[in-house]
Amino acid sequence: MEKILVIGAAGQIGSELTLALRKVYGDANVFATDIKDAPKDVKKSGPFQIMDVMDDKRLIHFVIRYKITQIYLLAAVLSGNAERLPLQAWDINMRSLLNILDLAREVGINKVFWPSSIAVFGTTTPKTDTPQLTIMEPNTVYGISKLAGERWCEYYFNKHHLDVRSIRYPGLISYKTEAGGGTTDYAVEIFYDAIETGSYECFLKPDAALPMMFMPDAIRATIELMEADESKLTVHSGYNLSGISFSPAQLADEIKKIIPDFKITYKPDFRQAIAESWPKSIDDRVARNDWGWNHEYDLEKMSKIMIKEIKKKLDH
Ligand code: AKB
Repeated sequence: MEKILVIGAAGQIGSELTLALRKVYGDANVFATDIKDAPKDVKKSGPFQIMDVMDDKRLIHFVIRYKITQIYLLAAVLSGNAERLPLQAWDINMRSLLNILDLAREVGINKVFWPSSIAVFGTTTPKTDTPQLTIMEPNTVYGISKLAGERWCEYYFNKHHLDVRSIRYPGLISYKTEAGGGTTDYAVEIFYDAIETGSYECFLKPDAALPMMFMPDAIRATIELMEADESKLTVHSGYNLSGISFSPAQLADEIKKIIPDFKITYKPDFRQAIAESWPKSIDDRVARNDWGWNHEYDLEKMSKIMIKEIKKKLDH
């Protein structure tokens, strides 16, 4: 039986992935940890402990004590926050990954999952249908840390036969846990403001199209990749993954179909330059061929669910 450790279980991906993993592997076999307190359903449905991923001694004790066989490392400082505190973000993003890769090699962990991002690409990368293999010159701290992280994952695979799997996540949209500190966060904030105040001031320009994905697709992709037959996987850095691509103006138009009086205004800040350095859409044919990836949610379907669920949550 697999024993799974989720690091960053209180975050945007972690809080939903932990619950999904518990459905597959059993509640008691998925150990959730985070540096901060987790949502109620994460704490209620199985084991949860406060733990700092930078505390490598405690981590190794934990892994040995609970006979952990798989690790999902989801703790990270996202793009916007990383530009505010570059050296700290670099330290957290890189040291946490290196701690886990080396611990996994030493202890003999079966599989590691680590999230990469579309931030690995930069201004010199082809912007539309960005291929799996292409020019990668990221110019953000977050992007540099994700590209370096991908190289380390592949290095541990080649050198130590460590089975590390990774996805270059697009912007993730969820109604359960908010992200925090990312460039694509506007696409979540906009729904809350549309419902609560009827208007939203966007920190990106109207035409800043970016690759995005609804969280249920991202969770399913993660589990499908982790369950894929190892012999089929040709990428040991990070898989391109595509869901929906849209701009703030297109998202606002979609919201207006359900909330006709919704108004959007634009006040681009430093995150506009980050968005401009990233692809507008992603070619994920390698993921589709290797492990049969297929997304389900489009902009219309996602927006309807987001509005319905956030209204419920806010009691509107
Ligand atoms: C961010 O905006 O920083 C993240 C990402 C695309 O990795 N959502």
